[in-house]
Amino acid sequence: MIESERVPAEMLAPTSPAGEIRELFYEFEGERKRALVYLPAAAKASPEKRFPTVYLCHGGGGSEDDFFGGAEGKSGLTHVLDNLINEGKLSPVLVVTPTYYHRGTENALVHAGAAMTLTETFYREFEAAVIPAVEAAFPAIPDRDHRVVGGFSMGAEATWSTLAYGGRAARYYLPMSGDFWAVAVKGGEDHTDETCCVLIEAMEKAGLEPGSFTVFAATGTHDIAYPAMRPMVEELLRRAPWFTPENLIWCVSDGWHAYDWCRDYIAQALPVFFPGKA
Ligand code: FER
Repeated sequence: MIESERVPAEMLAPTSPAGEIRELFYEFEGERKRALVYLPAAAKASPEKRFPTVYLCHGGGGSEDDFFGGAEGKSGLTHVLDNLINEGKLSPVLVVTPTYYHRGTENALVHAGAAMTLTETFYREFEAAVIPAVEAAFPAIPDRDHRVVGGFSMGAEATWSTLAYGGRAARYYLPMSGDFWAVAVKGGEDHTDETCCVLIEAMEKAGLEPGSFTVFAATGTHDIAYPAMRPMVEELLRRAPWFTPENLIWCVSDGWHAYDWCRDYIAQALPVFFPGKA
C-alpha cells in the first residue's frame, strides 16, 4: 500500500505551454457518440510526434464531460496534466473521456446496478469504436503498451471489466473508487474470493499472461467504495503470479467518493506508467 499524495495548489493553476481540449465524435452501433480529448502542448509543437493515450470513464449518472469539467476544462485537470508534463514528471499523453451510456439507457443513468450492464460491456465499444476513432484523428501511439484504461466509481467497474475481458487492448489500468461487479454489486466486499477468481479466469481466457499488465488501484478511507475495493485488492495481492506488489499498486488517500480525489490519483499514477525525463 502506498499513500496518496495531494496535488499541490499551484499545480491547479494554468501554466505554459498548455494543451487543449478537443471534441471527438464517433459512431458506435449506429449512434453518434461524443468524447473529449486532451491534446498536450507537445502535439501542437511537434505534429510528427505520437503519444501514449489515457482513457478515463466517468461515474454512474455522469457523462464524458465530468473529468475535465466540459470542453472548457473547468475541473482544473488539464492544468494538472500541463504542470506534470512541463515539470518533466510525466511524458506528454493524450487523455480521452468516452462514455459508456448510449441511447435507451436512461434507467442506467439513475441506478448503479443498471449502469453495471453497460460498464461490463464497455470494452467492446472501446475496442471496436473508441480506439479506432481516437487513433484516426489524434497522434496516438497505436499499440497496447501505450494505452491506459481508467475510471471513477462505475468507471472503475468499466476499468476492471476491460482488464477482465478486453485486456489485449491496453496494458495499464487505473480503477479509482470502484470494485469489480461481475459476481454481484459490490462483489469485492461480499464475494471477494469469487470476484477475484472471475477476474483472473477471464483474463486467462482472453489470453493475458501474468506480467503483461499493470494496475494502479486507488481510493480513500472515507470513500463508499473503500469497503468493497480494499478486500478485493488485498485478495488479488495474495494471487501471485497474476497480481503482485509490482503490477498492482494500491494507493489509499483519506478522501471520499469524488472527482477531486481522482485528480490526485491520476497525477500519481500516470507518471508511474509514462514517466517524464526529469
Ligand atoms: C463502489 C461503490 C460505489 C463501486 C461503485 C459505486 C464499482 C457506485 C455508486 C453509484 O454510482 O451510485 O465500490 O464500484
